[in-house]
Amino acid sequence: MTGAQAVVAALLRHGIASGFGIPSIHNIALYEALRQTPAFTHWVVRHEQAAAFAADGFYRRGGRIAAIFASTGPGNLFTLVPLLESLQSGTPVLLVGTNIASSLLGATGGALHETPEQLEIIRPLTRFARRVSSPDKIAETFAEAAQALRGPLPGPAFIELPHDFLLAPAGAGSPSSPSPAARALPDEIMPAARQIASSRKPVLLLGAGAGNARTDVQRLAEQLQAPVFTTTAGKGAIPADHPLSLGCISRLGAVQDVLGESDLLLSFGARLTEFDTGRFGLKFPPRHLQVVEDPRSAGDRLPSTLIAGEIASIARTLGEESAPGAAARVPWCDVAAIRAREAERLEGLAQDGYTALQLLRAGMRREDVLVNDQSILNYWASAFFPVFEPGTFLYPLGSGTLGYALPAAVGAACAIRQAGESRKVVCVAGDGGFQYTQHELATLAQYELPVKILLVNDDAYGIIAFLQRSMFGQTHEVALKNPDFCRMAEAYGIRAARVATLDALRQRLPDWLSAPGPALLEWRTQLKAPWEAGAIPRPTGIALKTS
Ligand SMILES: Cc1ncc(C[n+]2csc(CCOP(=O)(O)OP(=O)(O)O)c2C)c(N)n1
Ligand SMILES: [Mg+2]
Repeated sequence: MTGAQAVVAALLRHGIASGFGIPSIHNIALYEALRQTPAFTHWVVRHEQAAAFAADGFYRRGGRIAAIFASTGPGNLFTLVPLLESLQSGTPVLLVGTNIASSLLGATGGALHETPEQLEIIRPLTRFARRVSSPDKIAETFAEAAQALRGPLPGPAFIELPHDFLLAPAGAGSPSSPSPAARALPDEIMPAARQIASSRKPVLLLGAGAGNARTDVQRLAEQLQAPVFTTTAGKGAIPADHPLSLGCISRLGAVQDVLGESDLLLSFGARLTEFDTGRFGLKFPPRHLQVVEDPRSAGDRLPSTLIAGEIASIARTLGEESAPGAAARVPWCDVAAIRAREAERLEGLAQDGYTALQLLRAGMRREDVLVNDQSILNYWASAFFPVFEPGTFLYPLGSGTLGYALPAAVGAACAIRQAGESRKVVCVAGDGGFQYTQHELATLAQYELPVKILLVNDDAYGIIAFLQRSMFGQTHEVALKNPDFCRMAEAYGIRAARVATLDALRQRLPDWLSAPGPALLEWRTQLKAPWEAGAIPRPTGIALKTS
């Protein structure tokens, strides 16, 4: 067996049977081993950045880890931003990258793709980064990486292979990942249960980490009759139409009213980001119990008492211990009335962004997937798009980067195809963000991935223009001269259409959504940002120019 075959065997042994990448002279042996292994599915993309975003989308949609195959130097380094996104969002992905030949590693100068300290450049963006020290260590190194990937603090792992190891003879190895040890309940649980029992107005907040524990967390919310918010990353952890669901905290306003009245915040697997909390301006209840899988995953910018352990069993125990045999609680907050008031207020604003999301939601089934970039319509979506299942709303909140949506939608569509599901994938991006990774139209066309792209084109970095106007009364360097996006999509063999009004969007939407294969719909419009429209209070810290 060659080193390359040992790599592919190790991937399969650890349940990694899919990957995205680009072949190169350094990993060419790996591609030969992939060719020999029909059990492994590989998708070729047009940029390593896209491979890594696709692996992220693949996991977030389907819960399966994908490999990223990248070559020494540029190939590996092009994955840095996606690794940042996956790290900060707790998404496991495995970068299988090469380095120059082992015999050249000790000296410097002239080797193709030679990159100083490659491992050390990438390490801070991973939970595990290791150079394989000999071909016989391949199996062992992959076993260690698999353990990190499936541990309580998931994120990217990087395995670096000097390229000569791939053609060298290697031991097959048989280490499989040890099954995770059962975790004891944390000591803080009884005091926490007492706090909950004495709380009159508890509120729950669910982050991405609560998705897997949603049954237990939901039951706890029902026992407590507590209103439930999510973070942007946690959307779908409770169905938006659950009677206790109060939507996403990023919309502030009504959220602040409820939090202001509450005496206890109980959060599960939630990352309290600057984006979701109005630049950390959201005021929390006097007590915050923060339940996380791993203490290293919590931030300390907003104070809390940390309870670290398996979220599902903690939620279950908190339910049993805080309300043993007690009479059913009565709700302290009229969720239905709050939702109705808010919907009426939002509709009164008559904003095209909000209406477009309602049209989209109506055209999508509960299980369909929305993949976001960072544009004005995506900010509206974070705040107001109703989500019903985990893994159906992907948002680049780990890094806040542009260019996430299309390649992550590629990954989500591949996960759906692998699972034999029929979910739709809708990708929403602005003209600016879309151009970061638009080359992935080629991947959509090559594999006929049925991703529907809604491209909101205002010929501008629109949100930045809004911020500039707000802060300085002027704009600068935000106007974009764009290509003809429809002709561009058509050049890739992708059907495309353009609309210029909300009515035209309404009429086109059903055909676009039900088209077979990929399809791009360009919406030429000037959307108001939700802060400008009065749908979300303006972030604190931005001085507004008033004259
Ligand atoms: C890599 C990166 N560079 C810059 C930014 C800052 N940024 C955030 S939104 C945005 C404008 C995006 O323009 P577009 O995609 O057209 O969306 P619009 O705001 O016009 O709706 C910019 C430049 C960013 N988030 N990420
Ligand atoms: Mg724009």
